[in-house]
Amino acid sequence: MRRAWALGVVVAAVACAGGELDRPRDAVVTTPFGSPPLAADLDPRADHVAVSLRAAPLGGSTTRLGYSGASPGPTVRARVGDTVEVTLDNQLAEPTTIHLHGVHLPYEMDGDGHGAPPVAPGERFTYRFVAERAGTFWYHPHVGAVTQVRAGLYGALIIEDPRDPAAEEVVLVFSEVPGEAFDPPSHAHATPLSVDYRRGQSWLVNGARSPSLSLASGTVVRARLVNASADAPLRLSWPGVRVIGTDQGLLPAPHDADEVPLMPGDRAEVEWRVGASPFDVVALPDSVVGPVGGDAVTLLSVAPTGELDAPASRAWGAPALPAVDLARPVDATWVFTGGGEGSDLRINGERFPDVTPTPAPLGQELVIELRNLSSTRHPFHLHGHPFRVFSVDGAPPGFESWEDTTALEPFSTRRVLVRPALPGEWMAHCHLLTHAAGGMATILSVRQP
Ligand SMILES: [Cu+2]
Repeated sequence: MRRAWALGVVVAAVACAGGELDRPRDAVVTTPFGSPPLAADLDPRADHVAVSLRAAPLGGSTTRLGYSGASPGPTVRARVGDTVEVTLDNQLAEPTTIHLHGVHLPYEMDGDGHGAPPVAPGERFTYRFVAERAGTFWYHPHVGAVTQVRAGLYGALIIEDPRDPAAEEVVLVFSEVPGEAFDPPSHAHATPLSVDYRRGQSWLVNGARSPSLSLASGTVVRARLVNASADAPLRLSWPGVRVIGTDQGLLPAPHDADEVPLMPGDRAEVEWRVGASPFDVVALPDSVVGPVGGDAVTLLSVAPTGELDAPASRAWGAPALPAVDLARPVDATWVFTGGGEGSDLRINGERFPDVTPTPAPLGQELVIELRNLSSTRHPFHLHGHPFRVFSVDGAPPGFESWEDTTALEPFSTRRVLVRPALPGEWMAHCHLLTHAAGGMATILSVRQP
């Protein structure tokens, strides 16, 4: 239990959003606005965090679901080295799981729906792991995911490193508006291929539509961003921020950016130095086939209080990563095909679950080539194992990082370095959830050599 510590880190914004978890039926919350509520730590030990997440309809709704009465669900916070227990209490009418996206954990705790059976209605399951890597992660169901995620089942999972510079923190979870982006036909499962390619400009931020956030000028904010939408790429226009982290924590070399791309499943951390001028964070037109025409949409209006200038940057950063030889031989190739309306979604011509697992001996690094032979973008996600993207169409990437989700652009190739550290039949798939449900998934089979 570290309640005082945790609350101290997450700003007044949390205090105004927390406390009242039950929201009116189908309501979109507009005020007050702040980070999602913090999950209560039920374990009194200093190095243990235990939370309970009840998956259930929100306020009797048939179309909106949440965890413990909220969507996004409560943010789970722990520190590197903590033992973390997340108990799922399934009060849905159908099976579900919690997939702890991006976290290094035993295979049977991955919540992929295969390593451990899905949790039946009325049942509970406790996911247990030791937090090894600091970063901004998230959690969501991995069975019935198209419907369940779209209906509101997602939340942030933050592993902190106490050595990081101090800053105010804001957690921003972006998701599509249920019923606009997607209209569930009487709660039936979605057709796997029914992606509207022009969709993705109908957003909620922490469950609110176009909210306003008030912050004191002169504040340094560490904003932790999650794209929790099922299918919508997000291209944030956010003038003057510095990208300090991506999927797997802080970057060795933060970079300034006016745009922050976030594919479904992606996270980023930005340093946001708040000056005195009001401004909007905007979603530029984007789609699964790439940027398209259309209007930008205001996601978040920021109205600073006070007249202070933007403060100086903090010393963010992680140790430099060792170089990876661009010519390093490829050990396995995954070819992505399909994605247009009505086309078959395949990896190496196979449709999940009828796939040939790719063997990966435990402890032996391997290079996987991800080749996208389609005109659609595919956000590739590997379970349990972070990877280094070291080649994008034969050239080094723009910056060095460890990722767990990376955008495969149309007709492009990425090579990633993976260190198989945990035995298991790890899923690798497109994180457009309709594509994953349509079969665009395969297995990395990590075993003792
Ligand atoms: Cu895809």
